[in-house]
Amino acid sequence: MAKALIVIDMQLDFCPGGRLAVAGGDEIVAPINDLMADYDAVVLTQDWHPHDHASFADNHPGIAAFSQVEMPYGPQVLWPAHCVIGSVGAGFHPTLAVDCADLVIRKGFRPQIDSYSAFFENDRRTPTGLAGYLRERGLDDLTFVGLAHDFCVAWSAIDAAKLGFSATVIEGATRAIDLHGSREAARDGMRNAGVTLA
Ligand code: VGL
Ligand code: ZN
Repeated sequence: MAKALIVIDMQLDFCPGGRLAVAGGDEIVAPINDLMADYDAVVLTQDWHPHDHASFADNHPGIAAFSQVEMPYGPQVLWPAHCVIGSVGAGFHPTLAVDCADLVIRKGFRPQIDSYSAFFENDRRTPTGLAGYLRERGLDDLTFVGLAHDFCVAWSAIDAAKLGFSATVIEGATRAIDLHGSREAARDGMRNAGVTLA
């Protein structure tokens, strides 16, 4: 089995000082860099939203950030504006070993659909193209690290397992947002989907 390390959203806006900072997000950069040499391929994902993105609370006057709304495709948490296309915060953490990556895949660029998973947008139908890339290269054993554990990492790992990939999350190389117990819910969801938590 060929192994890929999928590094989720290691961007400045998810690190301390960023617009949707995850506590300790910057602590996992060095461990992730150290893991890269152990894999046949490294893929980075990059959250990449237009300024008018439907997941931004600012674009829903009167509704507070971190509350949940109904989108045409189902429930959606509204976030502070983050990872706006071309902004400094959308960039990778400056010490992430981006030169080791074979592929950078951007997600969340359609104004009306969010995309937590690296495989499907939040309508659960629109593919990002990552599954085809991995299959064509014979990369079937996937390990997930990065931010945030309970959103983009968990949704990506669960989709990977559902698509028939072997999926592992190295929890020590993730950090969680933990919104209303989302961390434990994500762990349950991953276990139920057959994701290995390492
Ligand atoms: C993420 C919320 C919004 C993540 C991205 O990377 O986990 N979370 N956009
Ligand atoms: Zn986002």
